[in-house]
Amino acid sequence: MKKFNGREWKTLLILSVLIPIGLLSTFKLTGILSSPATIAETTTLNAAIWKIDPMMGIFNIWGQVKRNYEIGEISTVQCIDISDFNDKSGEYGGSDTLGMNITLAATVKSGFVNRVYISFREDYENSIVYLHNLELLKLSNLTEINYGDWLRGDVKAFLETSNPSRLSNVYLHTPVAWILRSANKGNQTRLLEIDYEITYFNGSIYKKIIQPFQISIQPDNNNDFEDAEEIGLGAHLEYVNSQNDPEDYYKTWLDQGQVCRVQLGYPWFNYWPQTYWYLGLETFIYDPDRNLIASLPYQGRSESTPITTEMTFTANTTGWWYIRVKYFVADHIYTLDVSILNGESG
Ligand SMILES: [Ca+2]
Ligand SMILES: [Ca+2]
Ligand SMILES: [Ca+2]
Repeated sequence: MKKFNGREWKTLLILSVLIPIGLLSTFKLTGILSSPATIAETTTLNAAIWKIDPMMGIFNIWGQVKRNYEIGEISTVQCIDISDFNDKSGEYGGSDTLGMNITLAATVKSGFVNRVYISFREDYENSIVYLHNLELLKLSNLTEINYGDWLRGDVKAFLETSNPSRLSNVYLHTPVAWILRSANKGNQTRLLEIDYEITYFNGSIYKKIIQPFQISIQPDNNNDFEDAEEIGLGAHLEYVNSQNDPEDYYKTWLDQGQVCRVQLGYPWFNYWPQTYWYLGLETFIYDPDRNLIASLPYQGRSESTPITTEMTFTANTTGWWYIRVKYFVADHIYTLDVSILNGESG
């Protein structure tokens, strides 16, 4: 029989630890919870999309993407709050990290929610999704829990819970860290796909609803008139910084006679009104011939300065009108809200 020296014993010992962990993760991935025998109907809803530019630095974001789904037998609220970004998170080895909160609530009228399954997928091999050891998980009427995180492969994490008491309403809330580990901070396109799956019994059959979410970080290339990004009405969460994204050009189609309002918001000040004594962006409006027709300069602010600035103008010709937002001082997350004050958009 072969005799092992000290180093070989150590290797054997490590192997004997590794194998059970390997078995465990296989077991976790397969899932241990009971599923209904037959799901008669699966409905996949349209993906809810949230995106932002690659950011440099530390930001509170306060972004949200939310979907309500309601048919007679079930109503759900499914939401992702994007809380913060840190491009060198000390907590995660200096990696760029996006923090978010997952919320799901569902009520079945005359049946019960059977199972909730949330999966996190990304095809970038280096990233990690962390569920904080479920220490901050809040559940109501969901008891059995199975999860995996820090996983390799396309599925980065999953969270599965079931409702053996067959109660009609359930709730789930948990923070999640998407540890991006970008190879090229500031320029990499990233996409995290999060699927919320709810299986329920409506009184006669089991059904499943899948709500996909897409959380993405995409560099913009909207740095001049030619590459202006087409923008619709409503509010958009945007970003500029001095290094790789100093200007954002947008274009929106206006009909002659339309009165358009462009509002710029600084969400940061809603939460930290005492910081940054300036609104560090400049904003410009151009007509379809690219003549400057309005502008808002960089401005200092006191606590009484409004944290939303706006320009209102009347389109004197039909065509693509341009909005240009320019970094002046300090990197900013900003909201850009475009509305038509006299009737529908053209
Ligand atoms: Ca953008
Ligand atoms: Ca931008
Ligand atoms: Ca840009």
